[in-house]
Amino acid sequence: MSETHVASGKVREIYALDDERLLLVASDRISTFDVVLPTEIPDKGRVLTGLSGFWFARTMQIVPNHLLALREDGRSTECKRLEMLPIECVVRGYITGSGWKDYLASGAVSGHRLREGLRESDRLPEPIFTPSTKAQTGHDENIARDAAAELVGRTCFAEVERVAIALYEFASEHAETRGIILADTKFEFGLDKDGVLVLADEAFTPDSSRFWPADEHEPGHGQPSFDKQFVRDYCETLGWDKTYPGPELPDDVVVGTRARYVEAFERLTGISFEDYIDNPGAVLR
Ligand code: Q0Z
Repeated sequence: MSETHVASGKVREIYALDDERLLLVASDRISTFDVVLPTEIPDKGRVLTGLSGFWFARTMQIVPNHLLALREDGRSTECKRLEMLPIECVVRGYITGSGWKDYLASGAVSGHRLREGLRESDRLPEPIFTPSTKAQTGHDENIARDAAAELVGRTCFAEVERVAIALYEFASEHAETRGIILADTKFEFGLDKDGVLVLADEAFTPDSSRFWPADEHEPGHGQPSFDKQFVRDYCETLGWDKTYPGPELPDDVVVGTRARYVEAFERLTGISFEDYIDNPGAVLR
């Protein structure tokens, strides 16, 4: 590729196409317990790119997004280059992860006081917006709504909160009818050159959201991840200390995990993954 490499994520790369456009490339790398494993999951990058494209096409009535085109490889997204907001925009419909930790410690998450007696993985009475900082290293930290409003401005904060909740309600209702709970999700927004708020990055992928199988939802403990549970279960059998380097995955774990990604894609989009490979544009219609 002649494009200039701009940034690396744990499992993705960004290249510059020109002054106005970026190329986001989703690899088949997988991370667990925050460590990227040496073994790839074939087609994982295509599944995530296809899911993002599907959701970008279906949420344009809620907010404009950065997507310009999906490339024929199914893993590369041409997108509009934006001025990114300095916060991660998290919406939670269920209490888990760092939200659960914050609730146990203080009874609140990002300034949302929640009723007493919630169990881990309980559904919340309504989705809550819990912005976090973009940590350069380590974990993003939930911040108070005031702190987030300070970072992006009051008016922008109010719009981001409204749009993020609307996006989550739209996608989580769709997903739940297809047997997948979107427990929470993380968005990134940017501003275009006219100052218009635009949804960027990835949308409702299993790397940016917690996907749970709805038929197994059982509050009182953490839930199995729809996509990564085989990998986590296998890693737990090893006595690995969850620091770099991670273990190689055996074939059956790779095959089972790939099948889970493909299943999530097909359940959520209603499109066969084969059709997507033949023609990535299928998710945009
Ligand atoms: C997204 C990220 C990745 C590493 C920057 N449309 C946009 N305009 C400007 N910047 C971005 C976007 Cl999407 C942007 N990230 C997150 C993605 C690898 C970091 F693929 N960083």
